[in-house]
Amino acid sequence: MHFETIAQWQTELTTAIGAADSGAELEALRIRALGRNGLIHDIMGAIKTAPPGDRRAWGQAANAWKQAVQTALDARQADLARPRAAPADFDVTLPGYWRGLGSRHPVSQLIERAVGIFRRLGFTVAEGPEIETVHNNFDALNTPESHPSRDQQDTFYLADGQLLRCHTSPVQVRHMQAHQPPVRIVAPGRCYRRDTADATHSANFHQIEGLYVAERVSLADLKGDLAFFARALLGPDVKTRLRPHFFPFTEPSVEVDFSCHVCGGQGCRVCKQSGWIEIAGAGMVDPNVFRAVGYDPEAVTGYAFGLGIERMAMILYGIPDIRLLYDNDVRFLSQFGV
Ligand code: 2U9
Repeated sequence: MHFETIAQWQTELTTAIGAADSGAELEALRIRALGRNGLIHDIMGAIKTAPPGDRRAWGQAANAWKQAVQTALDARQADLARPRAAPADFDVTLPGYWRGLGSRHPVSQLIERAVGIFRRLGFTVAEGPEIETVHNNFDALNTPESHPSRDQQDTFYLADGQLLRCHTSPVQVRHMQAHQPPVRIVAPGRCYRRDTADATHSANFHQIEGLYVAERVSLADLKGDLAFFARALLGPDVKTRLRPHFFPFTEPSVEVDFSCHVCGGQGCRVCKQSGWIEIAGAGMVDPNVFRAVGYDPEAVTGYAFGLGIERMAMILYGIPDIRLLYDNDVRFLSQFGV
């Protein structure tokens, strides 16, 4: 071996070390130079085979070589640890690119708004699983075996007596099983129905349901609270009316109309000249529902209501097709930015 050889190795190594871009690259170079089977191993071997008179010089050269390589490694290591300086052609004074600010989805915004109004009436929020039992979704809610909503064509059934909830009512069932009255909760959330999508149907939609159970709760409480909700949502002049209806889980049952927010009740295209818009279903909780959750129907009464969020959004914002809410077209969604 010649002194020129180790000098050349040193030049090659320090160049490679100076160009190393990562700790891993640096470590590979360290092993190649100073590792047990590295170049330093060959250099030490050369000392042993050198003529006795040259050994001292070889020893000094080997030490200097080792030192130089180590110094280069340390320097590059420190370089890599330092925050990178901006490249010379990067102008830090230029303004950044505007990438647009997102906003809450209109369905989420409306849920938050509705929950906020019901909070003012003393309601708290209850939530529950979207995968439910047939018992909580139908049986406990007094839904007869023959009821059409139980059909395979209308509900997504899973294995082992489970299903995708078709309303948020099982949340209230769970809540009553776990808490004694009085109860005053709203249950917002996603529901599933086996509908073919069209302008007014989607297999996925959202509800907000309310439940108030205590001694002597009446239909007048229901109407007063929904009238408060109507005024908070649509303005102080909005009127509320109840029409008789039927649901398995309430008796009596009603449909709830608000006076048309577009024409103020005079009759227009939006309310189909009736002056009223159907906004919710509601009623007094059926005694059989109380029995199913272990409440005494002689001791307490309660009202319940259900609102379809997408339907409410369509009415409020004049959205002609429910699918617009789920196409994720930013030209549509950005209109609801805040
Ligand atoms: C319990 C007892 C009773 C909730 C109710 C409705 C009437 C209703 C519809 C609104 C539009 C469903 O999304 S929609 O199609 N809901 O008409 N919901 S009473 O009654 C309950 C809930 C829970 C324990």
